Amino acid sequence: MDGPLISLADYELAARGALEPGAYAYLAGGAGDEVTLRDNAAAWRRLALLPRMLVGVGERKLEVTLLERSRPHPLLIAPMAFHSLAHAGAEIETARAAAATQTILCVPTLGTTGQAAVAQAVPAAPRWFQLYVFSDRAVSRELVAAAAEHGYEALVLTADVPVRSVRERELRTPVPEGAQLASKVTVGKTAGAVTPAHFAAQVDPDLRWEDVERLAAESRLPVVVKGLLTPEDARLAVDHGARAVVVSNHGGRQLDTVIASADALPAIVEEVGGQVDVLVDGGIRRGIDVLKALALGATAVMVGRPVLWGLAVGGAAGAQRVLEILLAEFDAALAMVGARRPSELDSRLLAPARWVAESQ
Ligand code: LAC
Repeated sequence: MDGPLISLADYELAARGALEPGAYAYLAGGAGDEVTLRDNAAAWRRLALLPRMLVGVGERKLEVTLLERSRPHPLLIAPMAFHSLAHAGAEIETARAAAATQTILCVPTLGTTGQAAVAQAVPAAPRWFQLYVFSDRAVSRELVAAAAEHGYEALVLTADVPVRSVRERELRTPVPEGAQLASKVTVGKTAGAVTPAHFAAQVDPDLRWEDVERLAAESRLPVVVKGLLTPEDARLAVDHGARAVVVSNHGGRQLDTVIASADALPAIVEEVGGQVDVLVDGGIRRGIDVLKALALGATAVMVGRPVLWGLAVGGAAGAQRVLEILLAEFDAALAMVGARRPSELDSRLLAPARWVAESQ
């Protein structure tokens, strides 16, 4: 791609050109016909803004309070498997970008670099640990203990992968054979080649709310349940000890044609927003998308694929730039809707759009 990369869309195009096709297919793809994948992005665009003028927005702060701690801004890096598909430096490069921008990195169970190695390499990266609970619970217990030991501030339990969906892009263009996807630390007792499907086969499809309750009771770290789309499930999460929920459809990678996360968010905020932090991910590609999420009542927002596009194009510096672009756009949007802080955003700023949002 010619010219400077100035938007997240530019980074995606550049990454697409730079990445090995199987790696791009794995990272970019979604489930089924990718209806939800496309609608995640479109749903933010179906919301029109109703900005206020002459508020006096010269002094702005992007600060939010998340899990009772003050954070400089409302962005997190969503948990994503195998950063090595984007860059040989894998999660350590991403952690450098996280440290530089003080963005919480959700280090994945299915990481190329183990959670201890990430923490040791970049101790300044604020970090949460994303947990898959394996049928072999001993492996999961070890992962949880190591997270607490290595400075992770929360556990993000992924709830929406009882089985792994069929991702046709991945079947048509597989990741290169022999790609080193995961470290032994995260593989647990797996022997031999580790493919995404192999990993998923170890995830316990029988996980229940009682397990969430046990985890919340036993772990020193707050438990965040990710992958909920209904107010009923958000209520169950809170009743079983979750300290936050993430409204998410796994980036359109699990059950196709589920509701877009932007559309699922308001009912969940209404149900549990007064009690716990509600986060959201899926299709966030602009600062105005972050703003709309917060106006709908989210405390913070996770951004996924664009960070890996930055990583693919420019390693840690590329991922950092992606986050900085999003933060600069968010800051400008805050000013232009007439708000000085995220806490001043609310749904009076939003109206259903009269245009038809393009899908992507
Ligand atoms: C994915 C799983 C592994 O979406 O989280 O690829």
